[in-house]
Amino acid sequence: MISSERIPNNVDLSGNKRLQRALEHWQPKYLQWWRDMGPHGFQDYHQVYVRTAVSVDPEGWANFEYVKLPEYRWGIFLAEPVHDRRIGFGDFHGQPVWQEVPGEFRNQLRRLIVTQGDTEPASVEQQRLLGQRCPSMYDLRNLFQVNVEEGRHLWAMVYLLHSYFGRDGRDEAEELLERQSGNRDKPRILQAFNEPIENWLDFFMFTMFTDRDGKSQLMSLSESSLDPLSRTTRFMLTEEAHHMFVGETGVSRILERTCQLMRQAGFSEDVRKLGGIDIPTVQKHLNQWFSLSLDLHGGEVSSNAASYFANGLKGRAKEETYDDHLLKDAYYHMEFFEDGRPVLKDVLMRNAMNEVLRDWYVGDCGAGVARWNRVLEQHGMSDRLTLPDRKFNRRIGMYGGFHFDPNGVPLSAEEWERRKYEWLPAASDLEYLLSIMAEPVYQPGQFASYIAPPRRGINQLPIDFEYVRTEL
Ligand code: BYC
Ligand code: FE
Ligand code: FE
Repeated sequence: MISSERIPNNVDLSGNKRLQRALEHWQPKYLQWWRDMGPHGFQDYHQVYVRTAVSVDPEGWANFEYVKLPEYRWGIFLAEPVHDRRIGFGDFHGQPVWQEVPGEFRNQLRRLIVTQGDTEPASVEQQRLLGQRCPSMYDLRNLFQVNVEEGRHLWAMVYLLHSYFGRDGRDEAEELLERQSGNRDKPRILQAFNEPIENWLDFFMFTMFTDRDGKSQLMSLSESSLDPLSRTTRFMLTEEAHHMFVGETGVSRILERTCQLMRQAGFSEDVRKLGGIDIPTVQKHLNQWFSLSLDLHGGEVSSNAASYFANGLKGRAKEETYDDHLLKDAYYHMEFFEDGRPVLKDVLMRNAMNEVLRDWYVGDCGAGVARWNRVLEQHGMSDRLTLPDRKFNRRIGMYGGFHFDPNGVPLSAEEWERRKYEWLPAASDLEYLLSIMAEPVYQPGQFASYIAPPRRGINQLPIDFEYVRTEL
């Protein structure tokens, strides 16, 4: 079972007996998990046109074929090494990067890798029922492409645990298959990964905003002094770009369709009567997944984050673009919220690292929302989507115990309870979305009433290509 043919890799798997033995034990459990918790109803009788990475160069990366999902060849890849790579920040700045895990940072590194690894299978679990409600075969394929790659991201983290963390690494690798999204007793580690994703608007918002947290965290881990972690996450980032493409274009296509329907119905008519998704519902789902993903960046002031930076374990996105890589006496002007009003205070920059990364993330999200608004603009609509204030709907960090509206205006608990469904999806919104997704669209080239076709197909194939084949 463990062969370089079945497991494409550039980590010399065939010459590494220790890794082979660890994987021999883990891989059958992974496959069982994939069957039980992966795409429901698409394990045995469907062939999916997916991309399999077979090497890290551009050609090996774009290798398309029909596969049955449980037979997907999950591989292990590190980005090419950088010659004479040096530690880019923190107390060890300038020293050579590490090829092994230093004993004193073992626990911190394991925790970071486990937290990262935990999100990958969690997202597959969250998305497992979506195939039954797909808006088209093209979208169904994209869902499965994302799912198999998140599976591969789990493999990437398990590779690090097996190779660098001995016995406890092997135990952690098993526990990654035992926690379950939304499970009361054994939930996934981070909150956003325990939230249900039941409809395709949630899926597109998740891949837009939560996979983008993947991007920001992976950029920050790719700065790590632990070179194998840096190289693994650098290659993962190439796959992340496609996940965000799926989310961004998914919502763009919904907006395009909504604009067509609004015109058809007359501007004031409710597009829901024509089976579309109205802009206020899109905005509510945006609010939901953006705020959940802000929480994924941790507390505004964090000694964990300071210590990750000091020790060189986790840097800033694009660390090389900064001038000061030590941050020994740099400060961040941070807005605190005291007695119901904002107060500016200076926080040691190292303790503000989560907020620095969140700033980068908010900027990246803002650019995406501006691209969505261009669709509305092109259709002559005056409606616009906006990112809610970062204090809105937070559970982690200093705003966690308080309530704010999307403009950042403080609200009492009663007012929040009374008004929250003006800004977040209500049961009736979810019911409506499920009602228009009740029937999956499996005919090549056809699309559900609420979404426009994409500009082009996958791998230069036509939009009506049979991206998922059913075997009878
Ligand atoms: N939910 O010091 P603090 C992806 C806990 S997404 C629940 O502020 P820190 C993907 C925290 O554990 C990228 N608990 O946090 C996307 C700590 O607990 P203890 C995932 C939370 O450690 C889509 C306490 O609160 N990668 O790849 O600085 C599909 C105090 O926290 C949360 C990573 O996350 C939360 N949201 O930062 C598929 C990278 N936030 O110690 C995949 C690795 C915090 O008091 N992880 N807590 O028990 C990290 O870098 C850090 O762990 C975090 C948290 C940035 C997440
Ligand atoms: Fe991932
Ligand atoms: Fe992803």
